[in-house]
Amino acid sequence: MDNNHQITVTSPLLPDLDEFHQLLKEIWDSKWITNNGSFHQRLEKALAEYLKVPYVSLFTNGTLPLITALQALRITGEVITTPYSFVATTHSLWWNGIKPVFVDIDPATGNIDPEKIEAAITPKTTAIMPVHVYGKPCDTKRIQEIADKYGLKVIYDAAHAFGVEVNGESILNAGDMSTLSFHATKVYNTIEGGAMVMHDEKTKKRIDYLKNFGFAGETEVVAPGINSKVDEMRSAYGLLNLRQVDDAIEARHQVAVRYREALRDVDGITFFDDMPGVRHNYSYFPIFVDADKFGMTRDELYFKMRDNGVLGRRYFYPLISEFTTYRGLPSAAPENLPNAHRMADTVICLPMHHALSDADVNKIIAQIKR
Ligand code: T4K
Repeated sequence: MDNNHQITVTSPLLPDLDEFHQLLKEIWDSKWITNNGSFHQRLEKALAEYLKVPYVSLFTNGTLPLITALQALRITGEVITTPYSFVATTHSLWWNGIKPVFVDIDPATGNIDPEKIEAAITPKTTAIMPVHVYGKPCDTKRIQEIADKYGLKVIYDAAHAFGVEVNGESILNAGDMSTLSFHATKVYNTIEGGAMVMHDEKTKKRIDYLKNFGFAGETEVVAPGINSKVDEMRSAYGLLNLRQVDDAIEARHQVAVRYREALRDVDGITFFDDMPGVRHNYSYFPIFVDADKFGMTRDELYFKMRDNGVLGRRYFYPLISEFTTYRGLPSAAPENLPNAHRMADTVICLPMHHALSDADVNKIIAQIKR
């Protein structure tokens, strides 16, 4: 093995180049390259079928469907959310002039703790925006009970939850809407890309207007929409990637099995196990470092791994509530978010993707076991 070989946290799932070229030829011949073309329509249908959801609307990334969902549901005032996520989750609220209210996470899952939501509700609260962090399903039943009791909407940031199912049902059917990211670094990618999942045709139609500047016809604009249309090249790429995503998830699963076997008995290192009844997608493999027991801090291990060509990532450190835009909010106070701080301060996401070799996995494990 090349000693200079760097193992990155992820590596994109790429379609076969010859097959992609054939589809590009079709697109060239048709001269229809964007604006709800035939590959776009095919991909929306194929994704709805694969994901076991009624309707999918494609977006150019995973941030714009969050922003658009809030607009479509006319969310205002305050929204309850988690600080333990990628910053785009909270930014989507800010872009809509909504005040984020951070609630601490459950250390058993990394997801918002439903039992702490009610205490954060005020007369201005209109919605809850949880995240299925690392693709681990939130307690959607409990969250819905609270939402129903207080008349709140629920928008799931499901950027990590592609293909995740609980007892055979897609997690994406929970809440009022769910959003996905198809960024290059995700389990399933369309280079840049994303989607919104909704329950009915009426909502799908309205979302399709909103992602096309609000156009409901050639001369009619029904809302101040945005441009988040996906072109034909990325739709064709997405169709090809959909064919190989199950194999990619299985390859990731095998890496998770190896990591767990090797790390289960390492003092001071913990990780999540699979949840009963859940079809996981193995999008990330976070480990948590207890410095006292392990004999090294998280950052010491992180930088030692880096120096040796193993490029994990500290997703999600710092917490969103620590960034300048949000840290002045009362709910961002560290004493309000002890579990989230502990997780952010101890996490390293190990390299996790479909193309990791046995030698790569051995090298990563050796870095941790010393
Ligand atoms: N909500 C949640 C919960 C999210 O996690 C995200 C995005 C969003 C919403 C918003 O969705 P998008 O608008 O992004 O679709 C990455 C991604 O850019 C971001 O999509 C993702 N979450 C976030 C967790 O991670 P970086 O800055 O860490 O990626 P980067 O460029 O450092 O890449 C990581 C590694 O991946 C590289 O070291 C090597 C490999 N890589 C990356 C790219 C881009 C490749 O091998 N090839 C590539 O083309 O943000």
